[in-house]
Amino acid sequence: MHTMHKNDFVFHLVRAKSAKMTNRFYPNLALPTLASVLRDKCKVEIHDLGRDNSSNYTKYVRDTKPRVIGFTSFIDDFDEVLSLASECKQASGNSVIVVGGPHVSLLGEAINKLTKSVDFAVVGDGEPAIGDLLKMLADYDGRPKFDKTFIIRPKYLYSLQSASWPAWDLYDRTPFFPVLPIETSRGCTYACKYCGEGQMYGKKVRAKSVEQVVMELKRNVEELGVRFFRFTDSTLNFSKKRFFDLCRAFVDSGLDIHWSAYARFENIDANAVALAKEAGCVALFFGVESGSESILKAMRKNLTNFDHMQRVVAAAKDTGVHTHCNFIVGFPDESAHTVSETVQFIRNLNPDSVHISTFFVVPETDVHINAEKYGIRFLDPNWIPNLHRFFGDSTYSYFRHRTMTQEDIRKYYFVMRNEVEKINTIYWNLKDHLLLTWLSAGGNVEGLKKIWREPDKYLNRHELEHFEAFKEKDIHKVDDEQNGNAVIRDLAIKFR
Ligand code: B12
Repeated sequence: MHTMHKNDFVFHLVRAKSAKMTNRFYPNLALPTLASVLRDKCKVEIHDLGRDNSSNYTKYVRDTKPRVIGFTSFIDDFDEVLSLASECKQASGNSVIVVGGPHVSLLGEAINKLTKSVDFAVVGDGEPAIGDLLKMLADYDGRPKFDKTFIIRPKYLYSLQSASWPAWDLYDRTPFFPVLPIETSRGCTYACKYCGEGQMYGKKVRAKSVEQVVMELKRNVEELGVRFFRFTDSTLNFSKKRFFDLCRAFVDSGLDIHWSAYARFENIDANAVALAKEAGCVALFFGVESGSESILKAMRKNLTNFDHMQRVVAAAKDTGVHTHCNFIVGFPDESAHTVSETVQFIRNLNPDSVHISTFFVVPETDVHINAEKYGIRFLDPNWIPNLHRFFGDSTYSYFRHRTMTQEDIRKYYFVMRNEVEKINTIYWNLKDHLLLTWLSAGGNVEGLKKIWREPDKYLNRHELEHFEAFKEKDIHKVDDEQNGNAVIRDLAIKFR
C-alpha cells in the first residue's frame, strides 16, 4: 500500500431520510460516536439527511467521490438506506459502501438477500469494527471483490470507558430540536423474550464511569450550549447504586441540565424519583408491556409488583416528573381477558402518557428462535429481509400465534387505545418524539394535556394545523416542517 495523506482518505457517515419521517426530530448518536473513533485516522464528514434532500447528497458524492460511505440504519429508514447506497455507488463509481446500526445488527446474514451495492455490513459495536474495516480497505479498490456483502462482527465488546467525546463539532444540528442523545451504558441484562437489544448490544452492560458522564455533559453544555439530553441506555437505572451516584453527581456538578431516560420500576422508588428530579430529570419512560401476570411471566418481564409501579407513578406525579409507559398488545397467548386486565391496570396506574405497540416478531429474539414454543407460525418464509419494507404497514401479516392473527392484534390495539383515551392520560401516538420536544422546549405536562384534549379551545387555526398534524402521525403532511417546529416551540413556551 502506498502511503496516503490522512486527508486523501475521506469517510462519510450518513443517516438517510426516513420516508416515515421518524428520524427528523433529534440528531443521531451513532454518527458522532463513530466519527470520534475515525477522526484521527482519516477525514470524516457527517451527513445527516434526516431533514435534507438526498439528491443533493448524491450529487455531492458524484462530485467529491469519497473513499468510504458508511450508513447507519434503524428498521424504519433501512429501505431508504439501501436505495441511497446504490445511488451513491453509481454516482461515485467506486466508493466503498458500509452499513451498520441497529437494524443491520439484527439482520446479520439476511443482508445478502437485500442488495448488491453494500460492500461491508457491521453487526454489533461499530467502534472496534472500524479498525477491522480500515485494515481490509487498505487493499480494496471498491470494485466487487466479494460475491456478497462482507460481514464484520467485532471480536470483542467495546468498553465504553475508552469512549471519547462524540464528535458533535462535525455535526450540523441546526435543523433539529436542541436535544442531544447521550449514552452512559450499552447492553441489557434483562432478556425479555420479545426484545432484540441483547442480540444487538450484548447481554452484558458496559458502562461509562460517573465522572466520564459528567465530563461529557459538561462539554456539551459548555461547547454546544445544549442543556436537554435524552439518555439512550436501555435502562438508565440498571443498578440502583449507579443511578443514585449519577444523579448525585449531576446535582453536585451544578450543571443546569434537563433529561429523560428509560428506567425499570423495580430499581426505583419515591426517593430515587425525587433525587432524579433534583438532578434535572423531566421524564422517565417505562416498559410495562402488560397488566396480566401470566403475560408478564411469559415475556420474562419479572414486573408483577403492580402496587409498587403505582406508587412510583404517583410519586413522580407529586414531584413533577413525567411518566410515560409503553405497552405491548398481542404477545403469544394474549386474549380478550388479558387485554382487559391490561386496560384495567393502565386505569389504576394512570401515567402521564401511554403508548401501545402491536406485538411483532423480531429476528433473533427468543420468540423467533423458539417460535414453536410460543405457537408462532410464519406466513411469509422471507419475513426477515421483508420486515423493514413493511414496517408500519397494517396490511402485511407474516405470522400468527395460538391465540391471535396479526389482524386480531390490530383489532385489540384499537380496543385498548379507545379505552386509554377515555382516561386522563395522553395517548402517545408518536411515542415520545413530541413529548420530549415539548418538554425540552420548556412546556409542562399539564399544558400539553390541556391542548391535547381541547385543541380548539387553545389554538388558533395556524397552530391547530401543525399541532394536529403532529398528533395524528400525518406529520409528513405538514409542508413546512421548520414552521411546525417553531409553532410547537412557541406553544410550549406559552404553556410553561
Ligand atoms: C434513543 C433511541 C431512539 C430515540 C432517538 C433516535 C435517534 N435519533 O438517535 C427515538 C425515541 C427518537 C427513537 C425512535 C425510534 N426507534 Co429507537 N431506540 C433508541 C435506543 C434506546 C438507543 C439508540 C442509540 O442511540 N444507541 C446508541 C448508539 C451509539 O448506538 P447505535 O445507534 O446502535 O450505533 C452503534 C452500532 O449500531 C454501530 N453503528 C451504527 N451505525 C453504524 C454505521 C456504520 C457505518 C458502522 C460501521 C457502524 C454503525 O456503531 C455504533 C457504536 O457502536 C435503542 C435501544 C437501545 N437501548 O439501544 C432504540 C432502538 C434502536 N429503536 C428502535 C426503533 C424500532 C425505533 C423506531 C423505528 C420506533 C418507531 N416506531 O418510531 C424509531 C425510529 C427513529 C429513527 N429512525 O431515528 C429499535 C430498533 C429496531 C431495528 N430493527 O432497527 C431499538 C433497538 C429499540 C428496540 N428494542 O426495539 N429511538
